[in-house]
Amino acid sequence: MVEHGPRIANASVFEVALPLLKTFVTGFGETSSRHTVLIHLVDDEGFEGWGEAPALDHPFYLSETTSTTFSVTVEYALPLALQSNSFDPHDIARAMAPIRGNTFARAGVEAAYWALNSARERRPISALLGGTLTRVPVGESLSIADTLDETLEEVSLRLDEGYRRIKLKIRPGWDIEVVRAVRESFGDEILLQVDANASYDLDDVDVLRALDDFGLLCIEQPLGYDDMEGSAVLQRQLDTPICLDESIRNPTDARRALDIDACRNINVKPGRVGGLVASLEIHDLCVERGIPLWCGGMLESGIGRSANLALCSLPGFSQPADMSPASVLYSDDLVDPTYIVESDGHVKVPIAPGLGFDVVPSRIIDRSVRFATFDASTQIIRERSLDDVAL
Ligand code: OSB
Ligand code: MG
Repeated sequence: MVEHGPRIANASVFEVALPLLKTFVTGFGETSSRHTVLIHLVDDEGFEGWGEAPALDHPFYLSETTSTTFSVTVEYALPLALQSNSFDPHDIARAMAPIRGNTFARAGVEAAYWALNSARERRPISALLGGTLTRVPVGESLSIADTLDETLEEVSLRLDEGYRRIKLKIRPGWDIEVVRAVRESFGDEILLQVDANASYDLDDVDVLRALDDFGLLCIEQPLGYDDMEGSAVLQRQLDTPICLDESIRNPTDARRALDIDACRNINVKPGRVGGLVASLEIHDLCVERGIPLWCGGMLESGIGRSANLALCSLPGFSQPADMSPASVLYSDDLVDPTYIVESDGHVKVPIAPGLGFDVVPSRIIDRSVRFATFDASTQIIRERSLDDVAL
């Protein structure tokens, strides 16, 4: 505990609308509205930190929603973090550990502390994490389309733009054909993988086995979000590595999955596993066990993408990250300039201290639908009218 160190002077939580340019269609359903939660910290020396808690609006990917995440952040995660009187992200993660689940809320608060520390120490978040890569390879995650032609057109566009890997969303009825069509059009050389978002069950083993013929990097989350044992049964019948996403909510889940051979590849999302501290633990476990891992995405704004990019600078992230650029997802990002995918499919890891990107306060305020703020004198977080926002 820091007794006389710097203090947080102001902490705020925003629910911000990020209108999607097009509906995102996956094995768990359609995502047409996308609100996210932002955490903003300012300390008494004027340093600031932003974090994002990127749950989806609905409870169809995982149980948390934007609303539950906003509430848990305001009522529990941020108060526990503030009461610790520490700025160290490891202490912050420990202070919030009594909260069961609600990983997005904890991750968002922790991320704001990483950014704050980065600003204070004038070292990028990636350096604080021990990352070494300066540019990271990325891939796009393609929504389920109405026609195969639509998908082929988009794959072609992304490959021309330099994306290093293509991930096709699949679900029963949109699987073997689309994978075959992409292989036939673009060859066996491109890095290709699929993501089922928990839309199959063990009765579908024949379809999933048929995917073994296409040289996929992995089949992501074929079975139920809570069916790790089923995944182990399935992995024994597949040559393609299963990648778990929804089933891994913390480092213990990752260890259990590897112990029972429920997957041979892991997708880490800081929001889904409870933060960067937990992500580091999963990274180290995967390196120790020789398991390829990569950073997934939650359609975050540039604020969340900053933390993802910093994480990707660690050496264990051996496969391209999911990182469709903001220009593909949203009309404009909450940071400006936002990250760009360079012609060889890499994105630069932010090197400026703090978030590494400049947030645009007016966009955050204009798109906020809910706001709560922490009062340093009363130590109480209150929901406030948006008229009270000052950034
Ligand atoms: O399953 O990986 C997923 C987006 C929202 C929720 C779940 C997933 C995804 C993606 C998007 O695939 C990847 C991205 O953010 O670029
Ligand atoms: Mg996934």
